[in-house]
Amino acid sequence: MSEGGFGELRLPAGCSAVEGRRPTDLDVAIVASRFNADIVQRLLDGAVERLTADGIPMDRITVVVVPGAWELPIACRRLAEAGGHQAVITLGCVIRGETPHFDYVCSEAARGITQAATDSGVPVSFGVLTCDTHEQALDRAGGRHGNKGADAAEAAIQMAGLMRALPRRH
Ligand code: INI
Repeated sequence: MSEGGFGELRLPAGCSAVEGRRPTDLDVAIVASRFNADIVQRLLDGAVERLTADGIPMDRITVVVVPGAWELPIACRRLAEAGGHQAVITLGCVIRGETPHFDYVCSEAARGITQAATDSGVPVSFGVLTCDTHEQALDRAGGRHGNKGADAAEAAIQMAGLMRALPRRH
């Protein structure tokens, strides 16, 4: 069992389990914000690297750029509702300043991204860093705490596979 991050679960004997495959025939959209672009670039590189390492071809990856994390929900909702992608990955970086602005941007981005996924039924993964300092963000964008863009890509692959395997309402 790994410590922290995504690991494997030992399932109780006798239960039925639904596990998706890892599909490579996926059209994936990445919505990335320009604010704190040095950090988001690293998240984007990590996400694309993870997708292509998993066999998803570059020509099935669409990158959509928005100004800041605040704008992530509207763009990812449009993409999720349009139906051309089986997974959407959101990438951004919000760094705490001296005012409550940080709290509004983080909470509305998180709320809107969750809502886009649950309303559309298309998995939308959350690769938005919410950090106190630039250094904390660097640590999570390919530094000592991994790359949260790659993690968001990993979650998107797993969830796209799972959504194919889960029962649908008739
Ligand atoms: N957007 C971010 O993505 N990260 C931030 O740290 C940030 N800060 O600190 O202000 C930020 N603000 C911009 C916001 O997302 C919107 O783009 C802006 O308010 C216009 O709607």
